[in-house]
Amino acid sequence: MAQILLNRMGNDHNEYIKPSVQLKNPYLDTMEEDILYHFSLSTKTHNLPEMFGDIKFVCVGGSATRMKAFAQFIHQELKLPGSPEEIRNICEGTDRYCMYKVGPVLSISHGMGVPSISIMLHELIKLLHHAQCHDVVLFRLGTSGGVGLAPGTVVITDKAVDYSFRPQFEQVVLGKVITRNTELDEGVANELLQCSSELQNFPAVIGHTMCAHDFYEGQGRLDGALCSFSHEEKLEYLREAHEAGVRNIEMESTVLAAMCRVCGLKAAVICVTLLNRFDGDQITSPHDVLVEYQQRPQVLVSHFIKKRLGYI
Ligand code: R2B
Ligand code: URA
Repeated sequence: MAQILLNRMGNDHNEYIKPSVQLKNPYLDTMEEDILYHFSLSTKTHNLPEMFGDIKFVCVGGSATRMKAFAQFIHQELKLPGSPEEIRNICEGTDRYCMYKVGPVLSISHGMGVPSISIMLHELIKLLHHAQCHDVVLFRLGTSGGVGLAPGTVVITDKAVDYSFRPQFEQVVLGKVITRNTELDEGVANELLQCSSELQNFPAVIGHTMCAHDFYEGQGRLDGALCSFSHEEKLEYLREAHEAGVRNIEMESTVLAAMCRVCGLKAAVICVTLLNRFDGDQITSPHDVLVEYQQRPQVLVSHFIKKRLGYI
């Protein structure tokens, strides 16, 4: 109770309370009910502390199928009772996002791009707060285009950067641009790199991740329906990105880093590269190779979780 009161008072510097998720919105305290519309959950109709209070790891990824597969995988890895096939989608009242709870692990899909993940994150952060969760780490498990890396390399992000390679996220609020810092948790990133070194044949690096608002022109691709630049200009931009420390490009990292940071939630972004963008734009690897690549962030995060829980 003391912890809840302190949280309500916005006391986030008290060293005696466990790190919990802080909401930065005074209006929420005045609301009798909070409807998490895109999850089809609410503080009145669901007992959120009972449903989610023991969550310690939240894993998010773009695809609903992949996040269901991850939930089943982590169920097996943690050797939990029951069948992985029976894991139920908590958000079955909506088809916007899917959500699976496996012991202390929550697996959620976020769709593609900043607007989609940002809606999910607003509701997830409120959910974790309402459920009185503490000591939570959030991971984005994703895919990306590599910048000067062999396909299949896993990039653990230290900073998410924008189109000008700045570690910031720009949000338009009431017609004005506000910017927020996008550095991720250094300790978690280093722990993940250490985990990668304990796995066989697991190429992984720490580097900056550029977040684009488009897959085609926004990532300097020459193969979209529109293209307003030359091959040489594309390569020049990728060279500048590499020079600035960018090792991969995806579409959600800056808003994730910014929102988690403000709300006191430790976060990491782990994306496998599907191709080296210096070599091309189309994703040409065979399906089975791509499936194996996409399992790599899951294998790494599972290793991290098992270590943290004392399984290894
Ligand atoms: C990586 O892959 C998706 C685009 O194919 C996008 O969600 C991202 O960040
Ligand atoms: N996802 C992206 O956003 N870009 C890529 O090149 C590959 C996956």
